[in-house]
Amino acid sequence: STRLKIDYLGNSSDSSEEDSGADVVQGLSRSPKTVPPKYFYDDRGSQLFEQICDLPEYYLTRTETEILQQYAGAIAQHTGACELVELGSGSSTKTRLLLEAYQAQDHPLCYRPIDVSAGILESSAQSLLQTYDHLKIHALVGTYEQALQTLSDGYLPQRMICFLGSSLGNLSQDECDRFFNQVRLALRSGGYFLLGVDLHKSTAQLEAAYNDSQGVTAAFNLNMLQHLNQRFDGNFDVAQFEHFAFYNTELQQIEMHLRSLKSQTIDLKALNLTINMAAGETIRSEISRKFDVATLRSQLESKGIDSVQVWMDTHQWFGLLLGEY
Ligand code: AVJ
Repeated sequence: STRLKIDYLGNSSDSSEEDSGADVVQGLSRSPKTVPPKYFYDDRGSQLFEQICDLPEYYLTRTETEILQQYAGAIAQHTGACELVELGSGSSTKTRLLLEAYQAQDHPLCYRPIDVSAGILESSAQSLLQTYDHLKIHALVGTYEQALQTLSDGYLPQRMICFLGSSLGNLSQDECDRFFNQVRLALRSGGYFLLGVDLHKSTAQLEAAYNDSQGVTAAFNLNMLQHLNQRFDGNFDVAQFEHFAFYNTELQQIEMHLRSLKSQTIDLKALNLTINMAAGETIRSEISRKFDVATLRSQLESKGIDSVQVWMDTHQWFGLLLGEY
């Protein structure tokens, strides 16, 4: 289709450092052990994440959707015609609310989804093209960093970079700082940044969201080991690990870990890596930081991004911030 173009950034011959698994070697070689959360998202992991979004305990997606349902029109009104760049686009379900709003205001629709999972990107792009007759899609398979550096000029006068679902929570304060710099560099003056973040709330509510009763989050977490096996010729025995998630009150972040049920040795042949794990030792697979709006606003402002408006749900569980560079 002439309305769809997909570029695969990871598959280029000059495969970047990032794609080589160097980050896995680094994370598993230090103490405590970590693996970057992007390794959740092989095709199976992306499917499991979609299931998480529908769980009764996982209020995030539902709440952000509510906010978008209410304010997508106001967002489109404010920005006028612009291309929508979405980092970590996944199924693009929430994006449809934005596309509807731009369409209702007769703006041309240009969508640039970015995701590490090719499967979900391809299928959601096809499905969007079927819904929106005039939509043009230029998708990038790759990481946020790769994509933000690659984004060529679009056809439309302005751009809005969308980072929804509180994916920002995966970044440490330092990574967040660097990320905001990259976002700003990918915007021209007058460009927009739409950021969805999970806000502070009770430990009980947070911990329930990451320890659902159906065990989908556990399966999602454990799937990372399978993905590492497949990608780097590894021999993690998934049955010898368990899901462990808790709220770290001091650091104001959910932490997800994979806990070793016994003393064991694991090889990742393609990385030339052997790791030893003690019984009870964990690999931290994710941090999911929780935010307050005031801090976020001032952080963005220090990067030259003004907060045009912040919308929240009635419980103030989730925030959606429209920034302008
Ligand atoms: C996609 C990173 C926002 O941190 O809540 C869901 C991922 N991890 N359940 C989150 C996730 C466990 C999610 N983010």
